[in-house]
Amino acid sequence: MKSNICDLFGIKYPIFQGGMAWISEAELAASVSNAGGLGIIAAGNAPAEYVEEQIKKARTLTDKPFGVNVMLLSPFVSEVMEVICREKVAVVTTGAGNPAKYIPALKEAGTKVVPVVPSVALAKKMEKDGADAVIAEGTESGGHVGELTTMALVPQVVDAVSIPVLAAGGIADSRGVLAAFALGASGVQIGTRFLCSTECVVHPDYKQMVLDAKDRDAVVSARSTGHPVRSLKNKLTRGFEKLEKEGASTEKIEKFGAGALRAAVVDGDTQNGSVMAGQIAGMVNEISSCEEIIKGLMTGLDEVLDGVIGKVR
Ligand code: TUI
Repeated sequence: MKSNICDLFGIKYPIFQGGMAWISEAELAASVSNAGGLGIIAAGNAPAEYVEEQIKKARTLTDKPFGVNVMLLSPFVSEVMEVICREKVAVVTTGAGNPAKYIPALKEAGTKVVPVVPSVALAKKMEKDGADAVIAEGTESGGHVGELTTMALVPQVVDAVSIPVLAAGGIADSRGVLAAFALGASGVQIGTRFLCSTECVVHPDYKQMVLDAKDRDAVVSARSTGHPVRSLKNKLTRGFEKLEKEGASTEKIEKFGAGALRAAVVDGDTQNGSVMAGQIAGMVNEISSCEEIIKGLMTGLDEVLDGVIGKVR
């Protein structure tokens, strides 16, 4: 399956790897790019020096294009954007906000800009401001989430803009990829499945918790703060639930969650840490290489399509 985004981004398959803070480092990004997708380094809350180091490392591991994901709530956004422009990174994806003010400089540097959008309104604004494509990310995703499901969001965004739309949230196999295309998407972004790849450097206990997860284990916490986060049920999510029931202040809730992602990813603290993962975690049951994942996703499409045609004709 070829799509218009393959030429746009210089990739073989229309698959982006989701930028997962603390998790998507140079190794994972380069492996995905080497396998024909678009690997993405996550800047998360890290300082610009870290991002620069990871970009340079990725360049030693692949000669294919890769991207950097910028989390717009980070205190280092401006410096990270400067590094991306200086290093002429092929693609930038953004999350958790509106990247409009950075678009002119990124375009000037020749970087393709692909914001994550949780709504039609932001998708339209991003198109007007010069974005090359958008990622319509449903609430099935792990990490910071919007309200709409992938099923409802993707076709509405596709109808509202003329630039390519990638679908994200709840996609981990060929059925999900084909469904995204049926909704009008030109590509997909996949996070949780790549988290369980051989090349992903996340703590092994974190990976194991994703492998063990069932369909209802990925829950949303901290809705009252305005920055809801989906992660696997544990002591931390129960703590969030208690605080929210008590009507605790945003400040108290945010303080409770501070440092929790690092604790899970780096230290493997799967009880007190934030084990961010999407709802599709229940279906991710084995560790494979990025190449196996991508090949499997693509080669499985024919069989899924035959099954669909068999049912509708
Ligand atoms: O950004 C993500 N996923 C993330 S970021 C992250 S790190 C973090 N940790 C704790 C609290 C918050 C963040 C972990 N996972 N996904 C992309 C995404 N972007 N989801 C939702 C949005 C979004 C929300 C609002 C994008 C734009 C937006 O715009 C609001 C506006 O200003 O119009």
